[in-house]
Amino acid sequence: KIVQQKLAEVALQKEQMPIFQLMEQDNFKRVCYSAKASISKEGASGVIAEFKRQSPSKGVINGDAKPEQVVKAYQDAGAAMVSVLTDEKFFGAKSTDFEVARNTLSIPLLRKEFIIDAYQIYQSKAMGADVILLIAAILSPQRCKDFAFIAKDLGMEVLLELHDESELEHVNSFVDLVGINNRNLKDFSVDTDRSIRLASQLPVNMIRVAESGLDSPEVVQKMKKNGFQAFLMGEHFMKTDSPGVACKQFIL
Ligand code: IGP
Repeated sequence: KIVQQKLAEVALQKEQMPIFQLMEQDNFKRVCYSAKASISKEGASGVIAEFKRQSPSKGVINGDAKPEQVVKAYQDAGAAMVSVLTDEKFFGAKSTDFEVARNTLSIPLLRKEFIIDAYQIYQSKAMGADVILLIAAILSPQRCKDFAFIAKDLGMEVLLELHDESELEHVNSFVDLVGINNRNLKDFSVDTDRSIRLASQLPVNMIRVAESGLDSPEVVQKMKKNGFQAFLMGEHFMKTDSPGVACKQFIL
């Protein structure tokens, strides 16, 4: 359903702004921040803090959150990277959320989007993304490799999201970070032990990102002990009145 929606959206966007025009945008020339560097830095928190207004599984989490305040608070709390949803239909993103975040932050920024067409990679660069998400569940291994190559060629980094063993073949040499989604895409249940087993099958030197459903320092600690270097968290922060304060609890 989401993929169908994206295909339609992208077809329209391509007409409104062809790739050559994306390439003329100021952000297209900016030098990206490295998520790999930010996450691997001595003493880094590994926290990837997400700006998320709503989700298909939870409904509205924080519909009126102010991105300029929230992402600044994430950065000040010591997040290694910020993730901002750009999907309007299913995740309730406002069209200006990402732009506001880019103009506010001086740390790596991940564009959280369902990428199904190469066009969206050029678009991400033009928007000022440092990192794009590729979701194995909606891409063939070949497309994953193609898309990762294009992103790297544009100077961005790639977070590849896996959710089960059948997707291990999507890992390729252009991927910088591998995220393992603790959330089952079908029933939305969260299973961190499953993620730990899957992570053990990845190439040793890969940066592992634990994604979704993380809601306590204890579970983050458990993931860290099991080889994860980064922790993507949204709802636990966004559902509070001060996401930055909630984020800070996860950072020494
Ligand atoms: C954050 P949570 O449970 O902390 O809000 O999860 C993030 O992992 C989740 O938003 C996510 C996501 C995705 C959203 C992971 N993969 C792919 C959209 C698309």
